[in-house]
Amino acid sequence: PDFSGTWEMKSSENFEELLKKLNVNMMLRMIAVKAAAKPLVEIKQDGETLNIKTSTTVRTTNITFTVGQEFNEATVDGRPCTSFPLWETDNKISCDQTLQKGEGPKTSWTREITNDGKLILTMKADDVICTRVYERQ
Ligand code: RET
Ligand code: NA
Repeated sequence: PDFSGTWEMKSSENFEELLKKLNVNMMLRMIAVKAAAKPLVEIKQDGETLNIKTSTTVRTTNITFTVGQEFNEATVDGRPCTSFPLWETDNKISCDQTLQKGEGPKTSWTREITNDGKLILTMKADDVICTRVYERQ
């Protein structure tokens, strides 16, 4: 599938619940929820290698990984982790995260291109799943 493009978010569910599960305090949660309502996602893809830049007013992340190879990133609350992205289906990457130090909920994400050309991002912390749907700009 082709993940490349500039994406804008159309819907989001459970983002605040996700941060709650990750023990982000109320004040930081409020800031994060507000900022995360208007993210800009830019993806460049070269075969199995993806570069994903997610920009908000308070936090911008930029990751590059190859499906099937471990890489370092941060959980959504900013803790360094090792991630292992794999194809779950032809159109969906599933990525388990392992914290580099300390304890915390089990986190992971998935990114999928649907048949109608949308990008669906899910982020999980234990039993809480946040789902965010994007369309190309
Ligand atoms: C702060 C403070 C520390 C805790 C958190 C923050 C904000 C995080 C944001 C995340 C956005 C994530 C997106 C993910 C994928 O689309 C305020 C830096 C949680 C804004 C847009
Ligand atoms: Na997002």
